[in-house]
Amino acid sequence: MTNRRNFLLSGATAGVAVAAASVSKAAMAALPEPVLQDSPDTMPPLIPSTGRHYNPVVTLNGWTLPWRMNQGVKEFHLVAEPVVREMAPGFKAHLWGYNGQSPGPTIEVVEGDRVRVFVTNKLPERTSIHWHGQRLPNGMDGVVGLTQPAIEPGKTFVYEFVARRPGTFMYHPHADEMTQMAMGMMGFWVTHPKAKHPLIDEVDRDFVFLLNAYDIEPGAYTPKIMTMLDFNLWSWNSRIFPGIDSLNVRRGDRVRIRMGNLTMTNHPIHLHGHEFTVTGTDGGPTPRSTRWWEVTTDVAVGQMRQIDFVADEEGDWAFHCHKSHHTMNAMGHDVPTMIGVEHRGVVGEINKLIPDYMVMGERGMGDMSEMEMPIPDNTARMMGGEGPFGSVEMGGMFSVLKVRANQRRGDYSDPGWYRHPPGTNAFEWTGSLPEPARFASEGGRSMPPSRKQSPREIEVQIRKPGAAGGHEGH
Ligand SMILES: [Cu+2]
Repeated sequence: MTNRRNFLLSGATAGVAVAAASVSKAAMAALPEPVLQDSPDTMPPLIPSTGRHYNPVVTLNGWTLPWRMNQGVKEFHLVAEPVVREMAPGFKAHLWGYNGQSPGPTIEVVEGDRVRVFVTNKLPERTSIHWHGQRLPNGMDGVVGLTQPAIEPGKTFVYEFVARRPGTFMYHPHADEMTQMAMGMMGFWVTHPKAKHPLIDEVDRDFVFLLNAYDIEPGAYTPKIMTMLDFNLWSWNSRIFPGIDSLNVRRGDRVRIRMGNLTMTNHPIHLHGHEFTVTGTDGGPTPRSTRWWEVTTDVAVGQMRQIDFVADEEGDWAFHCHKSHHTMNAMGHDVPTMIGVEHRGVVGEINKLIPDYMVMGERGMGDMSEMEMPIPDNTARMMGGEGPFGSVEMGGMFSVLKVRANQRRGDYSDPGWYRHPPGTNAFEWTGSLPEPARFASEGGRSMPPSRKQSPREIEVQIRKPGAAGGHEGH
């Protein structure tokens, strides 16, 4: 473990002996020691021990960067560097990130804080950091060539500004962006309000993560950086289900979840069992008159969304992107739909031509999650995740909100699977099945087809499971 957070925090209060009205370059001659993290686990909230107090966030499969106070300035040190990120147990990716992880650590400050961020470039190419959504002097905006020269490999730059606006932000390079974001360079930023804010309610749990995507060939370690849209790994904070930690809360908690989208497509994020309102974006808190209840909110490219709700229903509630191919891991895209195609009988013949051919997809793809087929080393299963009732048949952008009556305040540990009260689970019907009553359409001919159109009937063959050979034509 190279987690030196505690060391830095305790050392931070030692402070600087000489007080000065303004910070000179001499006063900041010594950089704060960079704090590194080598674990992809969700770290407990970093309770502020210096500076103004606030209610800290929890970064899903991530952590908050400690700081030091230097004559009233909050100093952070980010190191841009190649990292090995465990995206799921048994699957590691060679990414670029900050301070040992991708995404980089979350930065938490308070509205009105003067913030100084040292950025050291240990990448093989130039970089910069853009502070997405912040009000700041133009020269601190981090756009290479436009507002600053690039940070060359081996160099350190200093960014300094006052966190003027409370809210939900992110940071990422503005230099060779397509490569550097495809490699995982990004991080979260939260500016907490300095006092009670009329549009920012206090919450008991505050989770943050970034939506990101990678294109890594099965068996490979490094993302393909020229991919524009056809990514094959859809991740939250560079983790894919079942590698994404659950969000564990106490029943009755007021919960906030903040998400930022740095992929190349939109993600409709869906929560089961509860309704929420969108209480903020990267543009700030939303006016109360604009809030309505939702169970899904779309997070478009380059957007951030902050949702609030009361977790008042006990259970294990799915929380995921509603694009169904975003809850799957790397797979071949060119698999034909084989549902209903009975080809078990001919697989021997096919094997003479294609030795590796296997029967798949005949009854849907759910079987794939339990199939023990050989996959290359360092490859995440397409879908899986063992739940209390078998495989969850999910991958990618999927997690679980665990609501428990006996979860202690401030406890973020996994309470295990929900024990459903007797008689509250869906169950198998074992009685007799009546014939379904078919609805006879009485409409449909108000606009009959013109005679020019072919009168030829098109027939679709439907074969139902269990109804061997039974065809039903329409
Ligand atoms: Cu998605």
